[in-house]
Amino acid sequence: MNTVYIGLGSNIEPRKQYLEDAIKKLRENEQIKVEKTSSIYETAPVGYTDQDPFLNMVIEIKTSLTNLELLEACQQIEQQLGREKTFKNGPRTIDLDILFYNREFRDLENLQLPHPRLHKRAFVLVPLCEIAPNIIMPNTGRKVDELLDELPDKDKKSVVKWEKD
Ligand code: GSY
Repeated sequence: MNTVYIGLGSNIEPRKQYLEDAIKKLRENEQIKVEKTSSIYETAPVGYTDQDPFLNMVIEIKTSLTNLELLEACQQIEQQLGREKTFKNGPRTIDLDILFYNREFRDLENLQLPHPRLHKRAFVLVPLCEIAPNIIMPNTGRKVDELLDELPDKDKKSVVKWEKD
């Protein structure tokens, strides 16, 4: 079984519903077992900032799918949940990013592992550290909680636990 971490994000309402529906669809796949789910965080948009805040979370799964099969399963779920290509870094109903697939490296056009920007993104590192603080970034040898510590305070403060039901 492969251990994989996936980052989920949505900034089009109903944001929480999209996160829940994506996890439900992952659970429906017989080759995927969802092991851990982080809390949901409301996060300021990164990249293109003139858009609504995101809800983000991270999950840990076990899967017998290969990394490319899992990528396809995630992309199918994005399509089923109405993800449309607007513009780069634009609003989205749901985003499923494979962050780590075991400790593998991949540098394909459509799949880079570990996710190339995860060490800079508080909206990924905060929920990831909640469920797996001791994971080591294979390319740096650093633990993810150390990477989070190094981010500017303003980035960390832009990630707030979302307490609404
Ligand atoms: O890469 C995921 C999509 N995305 C996000 C996101 O999920 N959360 C925040 N806060 N900003 C983002 N910018 C992009 S693009």
